[in-house]
Amino acid sequence: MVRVDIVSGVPDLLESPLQESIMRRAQEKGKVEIVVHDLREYAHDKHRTIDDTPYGGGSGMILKPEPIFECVESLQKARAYDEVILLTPDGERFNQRLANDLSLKRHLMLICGHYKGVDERVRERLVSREISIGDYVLTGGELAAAVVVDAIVRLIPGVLNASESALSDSFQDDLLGHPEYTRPAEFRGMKVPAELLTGDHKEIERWRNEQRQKRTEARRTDLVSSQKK
Ligand code: 6GU
Repeated sequence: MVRVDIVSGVPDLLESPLQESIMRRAQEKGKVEIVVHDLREYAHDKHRTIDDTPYGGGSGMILKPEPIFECVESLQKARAYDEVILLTPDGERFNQRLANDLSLKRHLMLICGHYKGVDERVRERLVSREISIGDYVLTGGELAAAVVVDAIVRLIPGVLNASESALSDSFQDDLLGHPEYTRPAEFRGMKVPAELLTGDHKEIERWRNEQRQKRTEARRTDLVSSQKK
């Protein structure tokens, strides 16, 4: 059982990505517990303020330290966390290797950065690592947190069934996937490759590996060069 706590100023954004389909099933099966915490509940004033203007001037609002510290510290009183992760566009780039590593942990905390940024003292004192999901800017860390949690949860043993198995994923071995087909064998003049219709498992395996290699070379020279390491 993995427990993931997500600290967010906009918890509604996390609702449907984590409560449907495989994420819902994983929680129902007791493989993961995902708890979303509303930062505003840790604000003190009647307007439930969680952000403020930056010292030194400039545009955008910065998440205040006090609500985040109080929320994180109250969670840390209940259990020890393996990682306290800030989702931020200037973090380490998320990838399958990092998803694999995080899926082996027991207790994860994700803090969603929002607006223009987060008070630096949060990074200094509370955060063990910072993650970005790619080189583009989102309005906040919530969608990035949903991506990270989805990628982790599907790797937890027992979450996927055999037919969905994560072992055959693209990226699991730095190769993209092979083409897939389902019935009918011919559709609008387009035929399923003959190799897949032979019933010869060794031949099918050979064809798929060849296709994966070709597709990776054509689309992702960066992955091909990292294989040679
Ligand atoms: Cl983690 N947060 C935001 N705001 N933008 C992002 C991101 C995270 N990762 C990529 N872009």
